[in-house]
Amino acid sequence: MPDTIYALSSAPGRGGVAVVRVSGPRAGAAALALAGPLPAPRQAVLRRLVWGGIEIDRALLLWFAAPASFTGEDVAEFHVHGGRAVREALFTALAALGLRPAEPGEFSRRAVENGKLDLTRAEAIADLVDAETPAQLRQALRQHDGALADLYEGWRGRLIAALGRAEAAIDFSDDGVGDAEFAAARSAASYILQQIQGHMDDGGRGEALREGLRLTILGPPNAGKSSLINALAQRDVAIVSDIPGTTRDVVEARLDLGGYLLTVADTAGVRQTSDVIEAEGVRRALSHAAGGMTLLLLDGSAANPRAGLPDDLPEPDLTVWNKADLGGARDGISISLKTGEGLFMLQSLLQQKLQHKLEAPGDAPALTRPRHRHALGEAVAALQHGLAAPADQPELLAEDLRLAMRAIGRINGRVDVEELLDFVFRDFCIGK
Ligand SMILES: Nc1nc2c(ncn2[C@@H]2O[C@H](COP(=O)(O)OP(=O)(O)OP(=O)(O)O)[C@@H](O)[C@H]2O)c(=O)[nH]1
Ligand SMILES: [Mg+2]
Repeated sequence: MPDTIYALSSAPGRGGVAVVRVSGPRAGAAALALAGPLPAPRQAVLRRLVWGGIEIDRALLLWFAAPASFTGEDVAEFHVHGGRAVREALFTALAALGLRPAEPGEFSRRAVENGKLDLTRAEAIADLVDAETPAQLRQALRQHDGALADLYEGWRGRLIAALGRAEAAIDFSDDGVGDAEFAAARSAASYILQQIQGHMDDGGRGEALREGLRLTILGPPNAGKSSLINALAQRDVAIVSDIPGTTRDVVEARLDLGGYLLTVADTAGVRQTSDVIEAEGVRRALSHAAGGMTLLLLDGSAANPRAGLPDDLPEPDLTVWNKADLGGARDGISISLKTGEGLFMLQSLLQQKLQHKLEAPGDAPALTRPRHRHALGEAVAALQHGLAAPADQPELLAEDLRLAMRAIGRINGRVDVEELLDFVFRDFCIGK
């Protein structure tokens, strides 16, 4: 019999209401002991929670009888007042009743194990919880609705059919039917291969949308980089001063730009310097710029705006001229962080770039996780290998079709479930 587990499912800390979820075979007994007879499933009732003769709280109780619950087990939900003392008293009572605290992601894991959720949908729940911007929310909801599950299941179904034909080619290898079956299996394999490759060849859109893109602001000292991050974030993220070399560390701010998550990084001004700390700042600036988009900010009013920049500075995604108010406007994008001139245009331009990088052109759901990409890569390798098999050895093609099927099945959790579950749920938060 599985343990009965409990956890705070709402956010930790003080709040109006806290939701404590209990799942497992002893959930009903625990609810009965604390709150009296169980209500009808899915009907909220107001109850006094009493343990050891002492009242814990007046709370809403919801009861979900197995298998019609999120986890597929008996589930009780207590909606208590969201203070620390109430929660602690309830946890103490639940522990005394022989229940144990849930591990991170354990509710979702049980839902998967009980066939209530497939893995891509479970991952979508984690993404829903983590979504910071409307675009991330849309993608997570879509995945939760099963867009990816359907796509991958569809391919797996086609692979199973292709495997059937390859098996037939083996069985009938002595008569003419075998050749036709082999050709059919091959053409199905090559179609699926194309579909998977098209899905993978998306510039990492879905993954980037989930994780957010990075924009590193680079430029010489005093160009106004810290002023720019403050203007974009609309708060004082970084220190601004007229002393060149003010910023040493990489300072980050997360922005929602038109629904997309952008992590902007302010960095040390790039120049030759004998100050070891500043030199380390410059090294960090350049290495941070390596993994995302870069914005080169230059002081257009300076005699030589690029003075001190190394020749091998990577080509930026965007070059912006600052200090237009001092006569620094140049061809291209010019702004003044002092007057705010041009800032709106720069924000719109950044938003367009994000949209271009993140939105899929068609209607197809985007690949959202490296885990999926890895499995799809294995399927591609197997299919390519299988397509090279000669017609008189259909068993080679069959074997590779089976490998591809297994790789795709792993995405939705159709195979190798145990090892996979550990991997997928370790990043979940407790109470999900
Ligand atoms: N006139 C004018 N001054 C500006 C403008 N933008 C920034 N400044 C000033 O330029 C100086 C340097 O600005 P910062 O934002 O600290 O420059 P930075 O690029 O972060 O400099 P480091 O951290 O030293 O690399 C400050 O005195 C700012 O007030 C602008 O558009 N016009
Ligand atoms: Mg600075």
